[in-house]
Amino acid sequence: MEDLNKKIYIVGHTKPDLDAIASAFGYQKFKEGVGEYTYQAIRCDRVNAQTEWVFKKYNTPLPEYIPDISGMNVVLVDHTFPESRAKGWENANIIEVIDHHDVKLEDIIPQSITIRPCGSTTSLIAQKIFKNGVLLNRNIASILLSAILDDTLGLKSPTTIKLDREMVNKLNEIAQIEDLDEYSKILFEKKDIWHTLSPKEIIQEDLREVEINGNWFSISQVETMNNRELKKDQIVNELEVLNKEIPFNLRLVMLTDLLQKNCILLVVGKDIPLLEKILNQRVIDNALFLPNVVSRKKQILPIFQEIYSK
Ligand SMILES: [Mn+2]
Repeated sequence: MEDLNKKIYIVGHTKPDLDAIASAFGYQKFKEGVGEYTYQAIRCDRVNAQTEWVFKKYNTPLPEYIPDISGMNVVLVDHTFPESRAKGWENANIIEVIDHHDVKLEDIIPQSITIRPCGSTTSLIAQKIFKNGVLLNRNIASILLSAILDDTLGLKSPTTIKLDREMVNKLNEIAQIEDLDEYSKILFEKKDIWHTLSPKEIIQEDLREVEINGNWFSISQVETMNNRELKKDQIVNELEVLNKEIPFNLRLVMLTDLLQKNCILLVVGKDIPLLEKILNQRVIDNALFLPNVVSRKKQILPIFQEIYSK
């Protein structure tokens, strides 16, 4: 089945964020830098406004849009879960995965696996680049740097590790961005488009549906510059509608405030009492306020592991 002379496509997850696109792009640049020209970064979905802005700012075309990866040799970056993979993955030859999330491969056995729980996949790509002495121009370094800053919330997310900081420093030796905090704020603003979306679109923009021991719940992540202004009642109503159509134990929306570093958690579903018990906090008007909570992966998902793993 495998044809080694065939092109190898590098693809991030569906509903891609900047890290998913930039890590695919960066991996192609890495491969070119070590003399392997059969690799091509692609995207399987439309990109967000921030990603568009970053690639435009640094005069770089976005990776080619290829929605179906059937029959291709592929490298998956920034995801492993089947539900995040591009259409047609069942008929693709997945030769490699590079990611910083939980791993769910089950059905596939790639030849090469790089998984490390760091702040962004692009940090793992940058590490490969610097380890192998691959040279980057300023535009490429700026794109990779932007992705790490976005995925680590300006190096302030609890998922951030030393590697992310090191890679930001090394990339910024080339990118020469003066104030990284200021620049991170500009990046966040570029994706703060929530007020233009309907409640349903807000819920679906970055939705993860998770099952633990037969218990289904969903968590939508909404990263804002100000989480107090979004119309919470409408979002809760839409969650109720969705939960009537397909009942889950819980449906949640994380309204994360990137500046204040907190989260308003909106929630519907029959297991609200379990959530109240574990957090020792009452859900009032379908909402919880969680100071210092910004990470779905590191701070929210573990709560449900605890609730449902028993
Ligand atoms: Mn990522």
